[in-house]
Amino acid sequence: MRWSHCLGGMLGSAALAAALPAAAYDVTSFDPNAFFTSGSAPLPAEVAALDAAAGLAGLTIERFEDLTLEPGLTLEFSGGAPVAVLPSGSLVNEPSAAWDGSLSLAALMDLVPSQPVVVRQAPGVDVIAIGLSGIDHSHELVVNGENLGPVDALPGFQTSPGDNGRALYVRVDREPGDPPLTELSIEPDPMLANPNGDFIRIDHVATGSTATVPGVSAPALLLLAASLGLVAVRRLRPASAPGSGV
Ligand SMILES: [Ca+2]
Ligand SMILES: [Ca+2]
Repeated sequence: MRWSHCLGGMLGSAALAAALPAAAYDVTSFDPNAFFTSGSAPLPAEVAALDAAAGLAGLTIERFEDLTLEPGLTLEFSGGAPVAVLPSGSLVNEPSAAWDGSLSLAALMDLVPSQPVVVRQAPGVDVIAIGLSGIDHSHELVVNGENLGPVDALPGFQTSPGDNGRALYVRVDREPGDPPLTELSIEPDPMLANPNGDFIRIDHVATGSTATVPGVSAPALLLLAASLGLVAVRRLRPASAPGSGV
């Protein structure tokens, strides 16, 4: 199943759209219930099914089972400075939150002071994908500085009030001609009124090149999977690319 969405319409301003780079991102989201059959820790076969459906073969996957991040990857979260080695105590053992292994990263989202979760990859990649858990507010997905809207509006999102269960797996691809993806952030819900913020979990962050299947683009593979009912796809394109939106 495919959804179309006009990013220019979201921006609501031709002037603002013109000020932004002519980037088009494919955002693909995956319902965790398609892969994980219980709230228990992920089984290897369940993770393998996610990897296959999301086309993660050949990508570098940060599994958050130890404190050292994969080369080129840095994280900013809970109001801290960007790090390549996580502070001790950052990882939690919560079976229903993990997207692989047993551990995931705990982050506190808040507005005052602003505490986003920011994934950076230098010098940049074609794909950034992330497993999100424990999302209790409308936090926003921002890619290379472009706000693509609230995460909980993406197809397949699972609300997990009162716990930190798996909410959604999100994959973002750049289009040909776009600059490399260097930053994916989850920005705090602008309506967040909870003075205690929102604790979320992230896991299974995949980054890398899409040149793993010659002749067939990763987005095309994902759309094929979507046509088979395996995933829900939502593509976001700017208004400056008429006729290319689907
Ligand atoms: Ca993990
Ligand atoms: Ca939460």
